[in-house]
Amino acid sequence: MKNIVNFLIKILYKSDEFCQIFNQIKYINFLQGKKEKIQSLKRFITIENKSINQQKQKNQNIMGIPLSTIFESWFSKKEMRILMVGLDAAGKTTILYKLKLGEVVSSVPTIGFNVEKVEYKNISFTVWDIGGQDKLRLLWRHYFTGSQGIIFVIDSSDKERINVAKEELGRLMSDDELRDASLLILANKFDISQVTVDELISKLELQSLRREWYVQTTCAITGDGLYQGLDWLSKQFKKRKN
Ligand SMILES: Nc1nc2c(ncn2[C@@H]2O[C@H](COP(=O)(O)OP(=O)(O)O)[C@@H](O)[C@H]2O)c(=O)[nH]1
Ligand SMILES: [Mg+2]
Repeated sequence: MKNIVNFLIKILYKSDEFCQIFNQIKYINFLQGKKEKIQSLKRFITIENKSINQQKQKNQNIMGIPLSTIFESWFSKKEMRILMVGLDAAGKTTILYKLKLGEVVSSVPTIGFNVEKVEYKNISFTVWDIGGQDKLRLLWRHYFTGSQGIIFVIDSSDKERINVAKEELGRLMSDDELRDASLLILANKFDISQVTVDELISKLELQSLRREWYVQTTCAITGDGLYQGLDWLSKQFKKRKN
């Protein structure tokens, strides 16, 4: 009897011991599993960070180069006049400053008509708010003359005024002074807009225009799309030279 009891105690003890060992193994496995998970998570985070940093670097490489450097490679030595117009609050002034081409000179040739100008080497950017003021249209012509490129900025989040923008664009396009100018449409504020480029094209009736045009979505605040838009414009200029 004593032997049996001793045997049972031994078994119980062993099983307890076994349980402990078993539990430890389980715990170690559990920890091991966690460790692996943590390690793979770490690896993932490192890879993610790396790709984010690479992306940042890429953006910085584009955004970090002064536009002037890019401009020099884009535009020829010839004098270039670019007109940037659009309804008020479309984002023109924001774009002009984002381009960082140089000092923006603002002047008011007549009441309610504010012209901003930036000159960079032989390229000049002239900017004003278009719309409404019929009396001022004759004045605008003075600024139109000799423009090779028009940048028409629209607020793509402003559904209500898209028709007004279309009418203004139509007027501009029918002006003889601008008949040869390439038309770059900047669909600005695309970050807060709900329209598609196709919708904009049809609402602005661009298909009926008899000239080269291009729509580029932009966000003037971040600068997204500005370079691509100007790249298109510079290609148009180069095409003409040939
Ligand atoms: N969310 C957003 N706001 C913008 C963008 N561009 C300009 N804005 C804002 O729109 C307002 C009008 O811009 P502004 O450059 O003065 O327009 P302008 O009248 O055409 O010169 C300002 O408050 C800008 O910060 C854009 O792409 N996205
Ligand atoms: Mg402005």
